[in-house]
Amino acid sequence: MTQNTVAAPSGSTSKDSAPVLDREETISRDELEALQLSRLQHTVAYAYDRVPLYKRKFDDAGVHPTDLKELSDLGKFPYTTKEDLRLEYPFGMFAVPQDQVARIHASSGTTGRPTVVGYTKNDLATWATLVARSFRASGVRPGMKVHNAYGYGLFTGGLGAHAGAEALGCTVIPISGGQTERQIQLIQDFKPDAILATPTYLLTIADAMAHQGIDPTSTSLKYAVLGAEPWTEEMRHELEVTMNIKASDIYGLSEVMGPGVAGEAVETQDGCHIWEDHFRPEIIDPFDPSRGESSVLGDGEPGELVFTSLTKEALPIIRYRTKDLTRLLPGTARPAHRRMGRITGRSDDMIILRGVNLFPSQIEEIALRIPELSPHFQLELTRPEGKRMDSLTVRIERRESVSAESSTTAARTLREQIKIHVGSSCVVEVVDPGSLERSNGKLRRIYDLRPKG
Ligand code: DLL
Repeated sequence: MTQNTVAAPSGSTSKDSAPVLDREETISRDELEALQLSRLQHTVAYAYDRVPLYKRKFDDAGVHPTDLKELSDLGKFPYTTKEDLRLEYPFGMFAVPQDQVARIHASSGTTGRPTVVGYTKNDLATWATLVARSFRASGVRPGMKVHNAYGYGLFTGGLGAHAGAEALGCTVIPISGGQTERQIQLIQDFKPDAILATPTYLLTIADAMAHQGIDPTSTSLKYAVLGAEPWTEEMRHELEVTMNIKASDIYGLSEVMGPGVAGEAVETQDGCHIWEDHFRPEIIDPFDPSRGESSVLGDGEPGELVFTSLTKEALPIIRYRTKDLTRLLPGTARPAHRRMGRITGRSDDMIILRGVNLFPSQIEEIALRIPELSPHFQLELTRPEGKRMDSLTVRIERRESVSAESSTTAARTLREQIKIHVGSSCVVEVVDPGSLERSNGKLRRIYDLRPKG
């Protein structure tokens, strides 16, 4: 599908000049919705004709692509889940012959078969355009040096960010994740303007710098574009102050494309704009998704994010249930493109503790408001022997400057605040700085040691 991009050719704009936006970033909502409708009608027909799973699912649900007459008709179509992709492993979801698939990515598959996704040449071009658009919104400009610490490989983060930064006209440093000492060395020697990483990995880098006696505020870095895991406003503040940077959010998932499904504008820092010329978002009730159209919630209402691709060729995706919990908000910096609120968590990552729902991001938010405590924490769930009740232990490092003795009050405060704001009782253990595992990419926060079944 053609890109109507009016971005300046690389090298022709200086780092400080006003950005040239894609035409679709500035169109009106009406024009955008008209574009969505025609692309959506094409996509559902294309998926129905070319992917047996969609034909089967549409037929079973008694809907046909010709039923899609207006945008709200999308609610009549069945959802697609990660399980569908797993069942069609490896290439059953592909809508083009293999010789037209230019790239394959896959999820790590920690819980069963990996999910495999494919891209045609046009898909790769669209992806690069949208990542470039996201980076530009976050303050990155042509000519800047960009340190890419997202992992390269089957994970979409590394190569997706790489292609986007190149398309924007940046100089890319493809360091990938890990080898933190080397990362620090290259940040000092190459003097990048921007860094791309998960928020917890940037924290690892900042922490390691401080340990080496390097002031993390003294580097050349001015911008960070962070995503691939949930993070909070408190974490943004922590990273911005620790590293003297502007940190913006970037969202995406491999099943829908990879990074760059949505990106945040640095001047407003008010959530990611979903690039609605390529994806149609919906919010549904995650616990009652069976009610068809009526389960689609209104803008502003919290629920599960669902995406339909509008231009994808190799892997068209219809009403994909992301399991990410958020809400849709009106566009601001890019008025036609709605924003998504911060992801509170994934519906499958929700801890249910004695009837109370809890997400790691809630603990992050509360802990980072207590000055003695660091952002390094883990949650451990156990069922003590002979007890029927589950128990939550929050293990969190105190800050370097705080003594073990003076952290007892902080532990009590955290326990009380969790009780007040989340409603659960828990055990808080404040541990020594550096004693918890550091992130290399997506950080695992929850250790569920409860007996299975
Ligand atoms: O994490 C793609 C990506 C790479 C996004 C680099 C941003 C930057 P997956 O490995 O398929 O793809 O994981 C997708 O990660 O459903 C969310 O649960 C979570 N996630 C991604 N971005 C954010 C974000 C990449 N900004 C899953 N905030 C998604 C919160 C995020 N969660």
